[in-house]
Amino acid sequence: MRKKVDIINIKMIIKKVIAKRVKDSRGEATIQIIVQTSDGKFKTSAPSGKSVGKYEAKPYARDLNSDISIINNLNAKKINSLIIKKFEDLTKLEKVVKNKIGANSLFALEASLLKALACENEKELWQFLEGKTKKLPRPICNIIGGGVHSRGIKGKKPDFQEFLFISNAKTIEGCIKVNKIAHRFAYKLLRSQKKNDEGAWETNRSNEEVLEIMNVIKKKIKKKFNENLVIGIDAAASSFFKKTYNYKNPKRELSENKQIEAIKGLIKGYNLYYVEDPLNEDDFAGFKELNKEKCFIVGDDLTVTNPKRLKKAIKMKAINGVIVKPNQIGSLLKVKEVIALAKKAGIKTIMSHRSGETEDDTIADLGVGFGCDFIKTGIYGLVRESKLKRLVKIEKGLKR
Ligand code: 2PG
Ligand code: MG
Repeated sequence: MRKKVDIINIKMIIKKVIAKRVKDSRGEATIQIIVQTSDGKFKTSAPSGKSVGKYEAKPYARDLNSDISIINNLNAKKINSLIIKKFEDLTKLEKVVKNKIGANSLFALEASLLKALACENEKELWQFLEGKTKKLPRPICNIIGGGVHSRGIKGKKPDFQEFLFISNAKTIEGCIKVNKIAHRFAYKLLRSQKKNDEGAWETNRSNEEVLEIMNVIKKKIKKKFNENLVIGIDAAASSFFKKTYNYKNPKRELSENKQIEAIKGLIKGYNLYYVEDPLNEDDFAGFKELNKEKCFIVGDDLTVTNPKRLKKAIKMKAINGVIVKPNQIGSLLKVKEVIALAKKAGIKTIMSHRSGETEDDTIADLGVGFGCDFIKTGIYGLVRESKLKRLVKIEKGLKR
């Protein structure tokens, strides 16, 4: 019988790397990468965003087709000669593909390679990344939507992109149960038949009206099930900012200072626990002002999973929460760096899906393996639930 230590020392042999185009939840084309070894096939599909930060890395170097052909022409022998055994060895791979492929492709390639390595080491992906996780990331769930993720009803929609709930149930299963009830209550109160890109309910109501409804749902769930929920928003403010903040529902124009005051008012008025991208992606100073409030002030378009931008946010004390979207940067080495920087600065980390998703559940393993505090996945529909199902499996100690 081979000793365990021998198994770990065996060099993984890649037989093939295959890239192909698949469709995401919006019906748009994205990349899937399959790494084939003697242990099997390991695949990852990249998601895609709609409220894309202007500082995000490009998803493809030139376009999807050219990235696909570059990856299909990668020589398996060459990758094997790099001797990739541990997470940090991804540096060797990045030297080879640097500037040749975009962030979506790099993310899918590295994740598939890590899945293969994890299997080689008889581990699940999350265990291979760190494995010392005590607490799983708490799900953040999108209940009602507006902004660029929603088409609106008779031309009207809330200006903010996401109205979110976070449950403090003890288990992931418990959180999912409460979030599902909240999603159903929202349907009853809104009488909406339409769901948006992320499975959140569409409405013609204003931001404030939706927050009132969120409060009603929160109280109902407390009364009926004795479960606690806190309210969050993703304003995705860059999507309606052009020198001033241009609200449509109701129509009003706010200066940068007035927007800060308005957000402060909402935090206090609705006891908001979590506020993502309340200001445009260049306003570090404004974020700093808001970060004095008793609330999570979270950067997404502001920080774009980029160590440089996060360092600036830390230096300026601009945020106390940061969104981590692997395909905003591509490199999983950088993703790890961003999470480590945030942790060191006492900033909470939120692993996040994109509005265009596939059933790929890699972010669940990344969220657990890197020890994130929260995970934003949505609550309705197969592509959202696949990540939650994976979390439940991890919680129960089950294998993939
Ligand atoms: C966000 C995300 C996901 P998108 O803004 O946080 O909810 O949206 O993927 O469109 O950038
Ligand atoms: Mg966001």
